Amino acid sequence: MTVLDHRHLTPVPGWLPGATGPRSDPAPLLPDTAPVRVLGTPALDKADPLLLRELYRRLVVGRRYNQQATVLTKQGRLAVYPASTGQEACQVAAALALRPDDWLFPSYRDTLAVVSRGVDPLEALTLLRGNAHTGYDPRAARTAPLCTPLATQAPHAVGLAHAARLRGEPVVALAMLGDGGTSEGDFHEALNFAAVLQAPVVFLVQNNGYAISVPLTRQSAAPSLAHKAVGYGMPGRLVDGNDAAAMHAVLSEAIEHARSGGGPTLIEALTYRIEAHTNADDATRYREDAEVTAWREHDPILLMERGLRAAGVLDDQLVQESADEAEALAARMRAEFHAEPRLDPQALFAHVYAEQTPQLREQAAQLAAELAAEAASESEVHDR
Ligand SMILES: Cc1ncc(C[n+]2csc(CCOP(=O)(O)OP(=O)(O)O)c2C)c(N)n1
Ligand SMILES: [Mg+2]
Repeated sequence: MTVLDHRHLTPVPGWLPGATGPRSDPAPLLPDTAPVRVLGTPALDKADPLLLRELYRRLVVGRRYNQQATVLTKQGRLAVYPASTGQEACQVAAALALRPDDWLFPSYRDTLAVVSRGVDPLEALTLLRGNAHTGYDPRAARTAPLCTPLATQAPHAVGLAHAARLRGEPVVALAMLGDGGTSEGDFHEALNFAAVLQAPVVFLVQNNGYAISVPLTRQSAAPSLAHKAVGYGMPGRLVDGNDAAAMHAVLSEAIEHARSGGGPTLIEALTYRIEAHTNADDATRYREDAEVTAWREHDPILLMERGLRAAGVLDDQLVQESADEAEALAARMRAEFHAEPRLDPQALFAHVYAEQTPQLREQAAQLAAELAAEAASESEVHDR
């Protein structure tokens, strides 16, 4: 018996009736074979110098923010901090590429994007300080809460974007994910819905090489994460995630494409997590120092400084002003976090349901009685 293999099989275009079979040419959706760059290339001459300076300033302040938040975890002042040190170009470019009316859907590693979008830097850390509440008003900031369950923010972003489109509002949603997040079912569902609905949403995957201790090679066998876009019918883009100017250009293009009705884009940004996963992780157990050292040579601030100095866009005054602003922010973080937070235990019951259930009302009353009894016994001891 002869077994037919692919050498004997011939694709015959155009004869299948109905809606089955290929519907479009996948070639235009394919990502570039190498990551897109702007710094150190002729494209830099075309970039807006004011934008480049703003990106630089935000990178420097953002790096200091990451460093100070990490130190605060070591002092026990912040419960947990998944630092975006080394990934600041993705963070600040994401915030700057969005318009004020757009929506950002961040993961737990994207505090800096939230801050860069205009949320108060201390309020943005509320959740990571151990307070159950987000700390900022998502509606006012047009920024969803930092999302800990992987990729669940992606379908939320699609839903919001689709709803905005139905209402005729020119709003784009940007969902930020990690490389590990692309293995989640929610990622699949979000991309499929987004492409079928042509929702105005952009997916930014920060491929930092690891999902905690799992390297990308053990996470995905895709040629690149950007290639995943093609199977859903949306364009994939591959970009140097440490090149802030390239990040801003690629994100802006995808966001405006979505706004003008062009549908979703998946962007894979190649970057690296310089710190451990969080303060609860020891990265030396699964990666070599040499790898970290190599990535430090491709640091987003270093690249920006080199590129902008060469282009005559960066001067000593901006370097100094940015450094001063960064130190002032770090000082404010230390002062605020060294004071004990004053929390109201009754706040636990707020925002659980739009309308409180009888059970929650009962529990809230019970807690109020316990707190009152405790306060009374304390003042009794005090009076003696
Ligand atoms: C649904 C779900 N499963 C597992 C986890 C536990 N978890 C937290 S972070 C993480 C790794 C995620 O890696 P990646 O998406 O690459 O993001 P990164 O931390 O590198 O930014 C895992 C598995 C989780 N938060 N949510
Ligand atoms: Mg990762």
